[in-house]
Amino acid sequence: MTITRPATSAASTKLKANDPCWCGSGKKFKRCHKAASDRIVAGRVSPRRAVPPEIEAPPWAVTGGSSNRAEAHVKSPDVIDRMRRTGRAAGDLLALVGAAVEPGITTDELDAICHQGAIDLGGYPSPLNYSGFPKSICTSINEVICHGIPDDRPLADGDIVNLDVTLYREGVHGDTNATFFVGEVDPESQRLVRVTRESLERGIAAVRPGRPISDIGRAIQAYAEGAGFGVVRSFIGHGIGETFHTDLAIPHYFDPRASMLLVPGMVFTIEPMITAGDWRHRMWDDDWTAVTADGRRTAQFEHTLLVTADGVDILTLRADGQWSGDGA
Ligand code: EYL
Ligand code: CO
Ligand code: CO
Repeated sequence: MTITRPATSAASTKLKANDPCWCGSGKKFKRCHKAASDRIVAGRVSPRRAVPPEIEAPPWAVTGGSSNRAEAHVKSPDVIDRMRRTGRAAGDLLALVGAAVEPGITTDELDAICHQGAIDLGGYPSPLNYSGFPKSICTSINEVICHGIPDDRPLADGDIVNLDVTLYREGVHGDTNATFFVGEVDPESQRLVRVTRESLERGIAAVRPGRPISDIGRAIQAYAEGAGFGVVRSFIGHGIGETFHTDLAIPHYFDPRASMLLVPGMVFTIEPMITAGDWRHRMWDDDWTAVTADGRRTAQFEHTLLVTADGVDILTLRADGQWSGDGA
């Protein structure tokens, strides 16, 4: 007898975990071929996309370096004005790319939409060539925690995908991301995405002038772990402005060392990565793609926030005032 392996992972995803495996071993699918066929694998990355010379680009567009200047934590009114406009445009760009998410589209096609969308908004897609990152958006599927590189893999029905967009315009960055359902998603993944969105909401609600930065991570960790999920430690929120990443660090778990007090005019991201299982990560050998060590799913949402006299403004809301992504 000849055993034929399903040609695509879509064929094997029709099987439930406890069904007999397609290979005829008599073992449960989850104990046989499921784990191997489930993991995301690296695909082919297309050639680098060009940015027209009239678009003002950050230094790394040429150098491939990064930026970690000790930029002021508290911004001038002029920088804040520019960050409001760039933040809203980044929110609209995330919505534009998110609207294209459907089974069959490749993450490279999503990159092309983000790249052209940034240019149409008069901006530069900040990830492009940042520390050598080859694409204009980070696309992180299923067990990929963050910094996934767009490639030729088509999104499959049942995937969850995070799209992380940063726009550089008027000399400042706006950084935002959201997780989207691809077709029909299983209930536990839906709960993961909803709790992750709510974890960011809890973190934002903890932002108050005069309180320590550690209040943010305390709120996120209490909520996410209370729902039975994990909180990634190795990637954190960051100060942002004329620099993509400043030295201001925003952990998403309680860290008593984050004792600096929040002050009106501070701008930073909150971007919790929440895991269905263990929060520890592994790096792929591309040195960018971070995945959960246990291969279970993870979700993320991100906004750029401004501390105000009485609370917080979300700078990366869309022009219609809404959030992008699923799980609402
Ligand atoms: C990596 C590489 C210098 C981050 C994001 C950290 C940081 C500094 C060199 C995007 C891309 C965060 O904030 C981000 N997304 O929301 N690379 C990132 N790194 C890094
Ligand atoms: Co981001
Ligand atoms: Co960020």
